[in-house]
Amino acid sequence: RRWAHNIPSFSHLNAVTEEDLAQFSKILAPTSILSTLPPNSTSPDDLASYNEDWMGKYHGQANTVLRPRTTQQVSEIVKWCAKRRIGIVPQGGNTGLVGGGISLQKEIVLSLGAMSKVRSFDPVSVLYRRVKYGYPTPGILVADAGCILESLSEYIAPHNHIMPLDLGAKGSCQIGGNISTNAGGLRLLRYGSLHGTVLGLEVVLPDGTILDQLSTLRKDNTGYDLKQLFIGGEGTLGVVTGVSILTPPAPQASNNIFLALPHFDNVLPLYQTVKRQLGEIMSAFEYIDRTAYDMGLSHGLGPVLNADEVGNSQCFVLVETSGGNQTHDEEKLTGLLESLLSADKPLINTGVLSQSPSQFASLWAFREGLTECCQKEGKPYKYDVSVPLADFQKVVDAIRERMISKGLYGDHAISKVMGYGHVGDGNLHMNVIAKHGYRPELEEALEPFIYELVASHKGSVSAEHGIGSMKTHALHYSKSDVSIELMRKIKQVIDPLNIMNPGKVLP
Ligand code: FAD
Ligand code: 2HG
Ligand code: ZN
Repeated sequence: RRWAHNIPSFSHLNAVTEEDLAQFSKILAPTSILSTLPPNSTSPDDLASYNEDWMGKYHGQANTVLRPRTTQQVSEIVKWCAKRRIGIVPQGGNTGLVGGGISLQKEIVLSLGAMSKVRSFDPVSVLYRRVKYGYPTPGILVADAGCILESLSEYIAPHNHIMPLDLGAKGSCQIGGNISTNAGGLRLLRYGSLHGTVLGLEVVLPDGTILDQLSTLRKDNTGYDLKQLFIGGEGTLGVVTGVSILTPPAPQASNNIFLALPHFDNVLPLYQTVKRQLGEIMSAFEYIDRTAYDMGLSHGLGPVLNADEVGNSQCFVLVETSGGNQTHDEEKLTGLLESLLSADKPLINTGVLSQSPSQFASLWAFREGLTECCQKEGKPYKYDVSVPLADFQKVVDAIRERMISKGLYGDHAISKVMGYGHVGDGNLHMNVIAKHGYRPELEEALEPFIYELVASHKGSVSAEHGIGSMKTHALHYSKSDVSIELMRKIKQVIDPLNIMNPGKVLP
């Protein structure tokens, strides 16, 4: 099987011409079109933020970026592109980590950022249930795809609701991008995946037709659930323009604790103990290995724990609770911490329980800040995998040993190999830092080795970041030939001209 990266050539697609620009200017205001072609003649520097991904790993070729404001405009653009066989890369906040939102050849970038209106928010069901049953239920938010995740959280906060997902990129990523990548994040353990919380979508299909399935119904069992295809579709089946999503009631009380563990083997028993003692109020269980912890400290993320008490702890865990009663939840956490520390063979070396909203935020900031720290360390190769929790450390160690055996470990090549992630979801984020930048020989030493390693642990090569252009060649490690063939057939039916994010997801 082919595994080396090849940028596909798109002989079936045309580059944008001046005639196309003239057509786009009939659909969009002049300020919504950025193109290096005349008459626009935008400088390539002004396109740079659309042509480079968050990590600086993928570099796009787009000479034209369109920024529609309405679904109708998206539809007209896509119709024209279908007629002219022009490739389209939908782009949200451009925080994706697998190169999915970056053009490979001369596709246009269709940036959704100007579609940022909340269409409606319905907290009514909350009042109804409160009166009738005495407890709140989720509200329903309907919004344009280009709304920034954090803005949506801020919009519904005064109504005592939260978004069902939260991630470190919340200040830039868009709800349409979250849907299209099926983003997981820090709340998945409590609220489940977007496959469950999204009620409906509005999508512009690759021929320009608008598929309006913006349902606000909790239950709708009328045949194939088409919206699921676009959740995690990574822009290959259409442009998501609107979203209807459940918003859980804000928890009355949130607390967190940060624990240092002497040994990795303690993570699984700790997880079981914490789950047993905290029960339904546990809302996150996040893992950080020692290398990642030390990296965080060296970039000013802490300190969260006393260095002497941490000693040579091998790893760390952040536990969050979301419940209905601050005093009761705090008592439960204090009890947990005390019982952990006073056990005959303690599972932890030390731990801290946040004492204020700002300490609560700074414990989370440590975990959420690790991705940015990796950028400061060098260029990270990111492998976002699902493997059994008991194998997390084995997988990280095997990669480090591989790089040592190849003579590629050290400041001259790979300076750090680390793991952190969503233990509660079995999701490990391995970051392999290339101190002086991405180099083909480093990638060749890492891939397909890592994918084979993950497959040998019966894992998935992508737990939450998706396939994009990074892992098309690795899809077969986690999907059978029958599945890939069915995916191809679906793509062929919905996008027979292969104009929608070509070269992504499917090999
Ligand atoms: P983009 O990066 O712009 O696009 C991502 C993909 O979706 C591309 O394939 C693009 O073509 C497609 N797309 C975007 N918008 C649309 C649309 N409207 N219609 C159709 N296709 C579209 N991911 C997680 O799952 N969990 C995390 O905890 C997490 N944490 C992160 C933390 C940081 C600091 C960073 C930088 C990234 C993190 N990510 C995480 C990855 C990333 O933020 C998510 O994948 C996010 O959902 C991408 O949203 P975006 O708007 O930036 O999409
Ligand atoms: C997270 O969980 C994100 O913080 C990013 O998914 C993971 O930095 C990474 O590799
Ligand atoms: Zn993650």
